[in-house]
Amino acid sequence: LQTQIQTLPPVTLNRFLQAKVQEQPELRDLESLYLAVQMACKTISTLVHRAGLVTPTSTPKDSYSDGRYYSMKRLDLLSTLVLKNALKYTGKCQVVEPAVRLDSESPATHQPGVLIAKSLQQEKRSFVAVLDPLDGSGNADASICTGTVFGVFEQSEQSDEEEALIQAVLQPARRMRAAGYCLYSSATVMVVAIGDSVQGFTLDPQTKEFVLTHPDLTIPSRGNVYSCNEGNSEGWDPAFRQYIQTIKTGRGQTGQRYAHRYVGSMVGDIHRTLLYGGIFCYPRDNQDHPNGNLQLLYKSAPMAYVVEKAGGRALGDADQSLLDITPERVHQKYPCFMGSADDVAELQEYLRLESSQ
Ligand code: P6P
Repeated sequence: LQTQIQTLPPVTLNRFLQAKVQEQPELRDLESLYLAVQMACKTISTLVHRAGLVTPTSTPKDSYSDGRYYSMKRLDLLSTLVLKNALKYTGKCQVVEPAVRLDSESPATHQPGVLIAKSLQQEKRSFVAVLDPLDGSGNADASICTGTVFGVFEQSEQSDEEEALIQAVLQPARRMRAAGYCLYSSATVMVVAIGDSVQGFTLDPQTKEFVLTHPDLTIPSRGNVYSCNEGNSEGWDPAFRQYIQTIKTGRGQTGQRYAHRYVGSMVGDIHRTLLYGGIFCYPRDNQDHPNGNLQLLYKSAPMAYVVEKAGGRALGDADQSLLDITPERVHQKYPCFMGSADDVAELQEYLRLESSQ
């Protein structure tokens, strides 16, 4: 009973943000972004967890691909709408949706995700956020975890033009002021890097509040799990293939044989890596993914920001942190390697070997 009394009332995300803004008043504009994202994530969590009940996940007559895209498309679009409205209804955010994929890697198609939200100028500072409403939505049909990802930059030149907002976010992730994700899985967990710490909050289904469950989340310095799509291994650079072969056969620095875990939903794979340690990679391959398969701006960069704030490391190349790479286009993809500091350091030795040849 004594322990229970000490933890009443639980620390919620709202209470955490109020305290943080007291400490750092310049984050006040950020607070409205966070509260809007939190509200949207509660709604998206309900949509995701009820997807199979309210919508046929794939109509029987359609082939797999049509069925998949039908439910993915619907959940993607609903999540984007929910997030867009939550941001707008704060009355403090302006939202743009770069709808058409701009990169040359794939034909121009409607990209359902990727919102860019600007907190309206309250004081002299204003923030611009990039948001991936539902990463991994293709897995939703199979009830595999999905997630919302966001990253926040401070906007220097004040302009509301869409082009100016896009330019305001084409920045290296190291310039972010905050980032985080919400994982929709057996539980709904929101992990937020704000200031120099990472905090994890679990949605209480009864109170509908995000409650602090992972205070000052820190990634173990070493793990024994590697997470990547081995189906691409034939096309990997030799150095990366050699690294994976070494750790999976127990010939790496720890002498331990690493286990392979790959959900195929980035937020789930990286959340597990944050909690248990290890390494998550999406390298380039010479088959289908010349730059990996993760968009830098609104997928791997915000996640890398969280991983590094939690004491881990993230690389884009042999000698470049993912946080120092400037996206050239909104949908640009870039290789990524992130996780426990010692595991990334071990991989880096192989990548450096490759780049020196
Ligand atoms: P692949 C999901 O579509 C996603 O964007 C990430 O969540 C995930 O890590 C990656 O793509 C999976 O890509 O090529 O392994 O299917």
